[in-house]
Amino acid sequence: MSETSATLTGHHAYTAESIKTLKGLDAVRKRPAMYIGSTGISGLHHLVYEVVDNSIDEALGGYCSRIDVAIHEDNSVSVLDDGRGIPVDFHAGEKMSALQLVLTTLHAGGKFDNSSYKVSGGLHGVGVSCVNALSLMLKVEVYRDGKTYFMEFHRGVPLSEIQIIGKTDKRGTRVVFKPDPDIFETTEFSFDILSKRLRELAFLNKGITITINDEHAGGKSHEFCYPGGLASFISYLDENKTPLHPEPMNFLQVSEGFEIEIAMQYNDQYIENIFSFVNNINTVDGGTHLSGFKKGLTRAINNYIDQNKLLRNNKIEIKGEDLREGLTAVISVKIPNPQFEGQTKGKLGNSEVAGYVETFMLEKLGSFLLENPLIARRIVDKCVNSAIAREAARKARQLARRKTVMDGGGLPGKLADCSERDPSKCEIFIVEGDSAGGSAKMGRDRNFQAILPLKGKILNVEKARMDKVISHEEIQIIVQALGTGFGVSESGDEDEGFNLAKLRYHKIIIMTDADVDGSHIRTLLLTFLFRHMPGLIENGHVFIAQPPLYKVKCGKEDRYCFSDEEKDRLLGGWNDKKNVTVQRYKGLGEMNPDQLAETTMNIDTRILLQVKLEDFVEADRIFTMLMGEEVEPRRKFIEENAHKVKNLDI
Ligand code: 0RA
Repeated sequence: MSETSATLTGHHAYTAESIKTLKGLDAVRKRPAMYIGSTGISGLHHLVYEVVDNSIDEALGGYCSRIDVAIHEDNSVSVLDDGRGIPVDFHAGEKMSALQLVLTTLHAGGKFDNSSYKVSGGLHGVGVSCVNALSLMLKVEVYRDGKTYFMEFHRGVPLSEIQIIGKTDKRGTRVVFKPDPDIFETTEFSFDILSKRLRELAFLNKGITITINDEHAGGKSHEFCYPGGLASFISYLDENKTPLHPEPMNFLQVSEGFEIEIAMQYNDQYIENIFSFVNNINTVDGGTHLSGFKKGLTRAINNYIDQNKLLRNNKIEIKGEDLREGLTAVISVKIPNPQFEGQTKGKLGNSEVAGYVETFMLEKLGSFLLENPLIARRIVDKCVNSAIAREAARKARQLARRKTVMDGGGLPGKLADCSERDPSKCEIFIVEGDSAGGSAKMGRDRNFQAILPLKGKILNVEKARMDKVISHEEIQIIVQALGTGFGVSESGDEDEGFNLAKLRYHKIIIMTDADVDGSHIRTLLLTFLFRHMPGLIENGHVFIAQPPLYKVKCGKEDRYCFSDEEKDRLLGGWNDKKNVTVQRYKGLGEMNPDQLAETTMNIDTRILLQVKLEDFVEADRIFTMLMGEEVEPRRKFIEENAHKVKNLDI
């Protein structure tokens, strides 16, 4: 059948083929999580990535340069690209148009395009047909050969055959869909979640322009295009850090069916920040490409040190981790048949990749060091300093451990512990200052609530090396109280590094005053937990207490308000604005124990905020900025976010 005769709009005869494809999509609707990971917020957004991945594949093939994503007012999403357009010709073997086949058959894409291997295709690699199966409505327009083709589906079922609805001089595909509320727990898309992934895709695929536009009233929009690719990614990650060398290193190798790209830059801090990707998918648990990178890096720098006889002090042994201190790197490989392993499929398993990446690093970084001797010296100096500091940290750790043993029992003296021994039922309040600590001790339910008062501010770990962190008294006290230990074990001994299983309280609640100092102390504590015990945050154990800002007294009635709006609303509701007194709480210490318990600690009446780590890249950037050396970006951030924190005394 030619394209023109594909305009048939007559009723649809259910052929054996169409029944077969419907069965395929039915399987997707029956077990959606198997195809898109979950039916929660992450699975919902996966629908968009699935469509965008097809457009990215077009771009990687050199056919597409622009992708426009929109969130519409009715919460449908559209993805428009200027690729070749989904094929529309009649597929004799399957007795339907190629367009219908692509949208109704699992993994149909490959049937039309054997020449190039697909690199993206998503973590689950299921294709647009899954999106179709899980959408209440999906409409697709294909712009090809001067015509606009159209099809519409309802829960994966075509409403008619393919139609030509007009002429066009464009080329490409536009898919618009509305997720099925029968399938998803929520059907509301988040601009921020989509925006972050699209930005990441723009970094990983240099030169493609990706836009996102939220059409809701007051909605935001972004345009991402990074001709610098991974190097731009590094500059974005390290925007607020001081680099050791002006430009990120950028190494690229494209060979038949295999592509490696690595960008990296050293900064003057101590944190190792390495992100790895396979076919545009973030491998959160690393894998063979990451271990190849680490080995190649270690060999290249150690070779350079040996060849130039840069280690005078033979007692120092430089380890791999010393070469990664203050290193930000992004590793991206594109390979034909990735094997993803592990519970969350976040780890690359293909063993051959390790050797490729190691050799690649050895060659590329080796040449870079030879060609840039000044930068090489700076890097080597940093690595040597890091090895010295690691040794100091080891001694500090031993000292800290011995002290704990001498204190007896291993629990800090300041801790007012609870009597319950089952950690899942226990809470610990980390409280600012002894006076608030006193009220908290009196107000708590001692069965399951422990109180740890801290004196003053803890160390800013963003600016400190491991040896300082380990030696800091308040930090030692927190670690002892939590029971988990911290850091990575040097010997691989379970008893040494961080061990979540030993956590003594499943709720760690930071309770600070609602003023500048309080918010600073809270940020310092969160920075420490984020950098040195991220497992606590990842597993949802960290909370922030919400003490009230005001007590409003009207006659005999006391009411607590947690925001200015709440207070104003309450005052507005009382017409004789006479017997009313408003008390502004500056600190927790101003509340008596009963009040503190009722408003902030009692599980029936309090409000807790759970600290979540949804986006590591963004969290890393924010902590670096808030706690780092540079003043200007911090001032800008505070100004931009001032409306969100106007409760604080800034
Ligand atoms: C199957 C085959 C070809 C392209 C596509 C699918 C395709 C799918 C989507 C989804 C969104 N945008 C898309 N663009 C293309 C190959 C086309 C050809 O050989 O002409």
